[in-house]
Amino acid sequence: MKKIMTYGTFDLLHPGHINLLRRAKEMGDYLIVGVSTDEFNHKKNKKAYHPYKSRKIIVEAIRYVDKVIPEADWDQKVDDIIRYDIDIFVIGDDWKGTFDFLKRYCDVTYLPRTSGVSSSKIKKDREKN
Ligand code: C2G
Repeated sequence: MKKIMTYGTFDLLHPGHINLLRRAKEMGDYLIVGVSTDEFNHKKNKKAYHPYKSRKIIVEAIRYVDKVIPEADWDQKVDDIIRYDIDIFVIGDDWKGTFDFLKRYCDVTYLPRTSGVSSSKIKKDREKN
């Protein structure tokens, strides 16, 4: 069984998130998603609308996702990859190069982001209307 891992905040879910998760799942058989905790979002200078508990429920409901774990720290990826026996780490190419150090443990793939949509754009557009 080929196991895939990705991480993200996944706030205000939109087609960009779904496109990423669909393509990630298509690369293997089992997809684990590390959803950023509220505390970790603070470290990423991100303020999610939905708290972690809600974002976890939402991501767990996505057909491509097999398991959700909390992403609480920048440094947990190596442990996660080893613990869950991950074959491929996948993330959007806005992170290109950032996680190349994981190549010692698994394949690393950066997928093209979906243009024109983002959680922050949704928030901004809502404020305007
Ligand atoms: N994404 C995408 N297209 C968009 C928006 C997001 O492909 N229009 C991808 C991102 O590249 C990421 C995933 O969807 O792979 C989740 O995006 P975010 O929720 O913004 O997550 P991010 O803040 O990038 O967190 O340790 C890694 C970080 O936790 C990643």
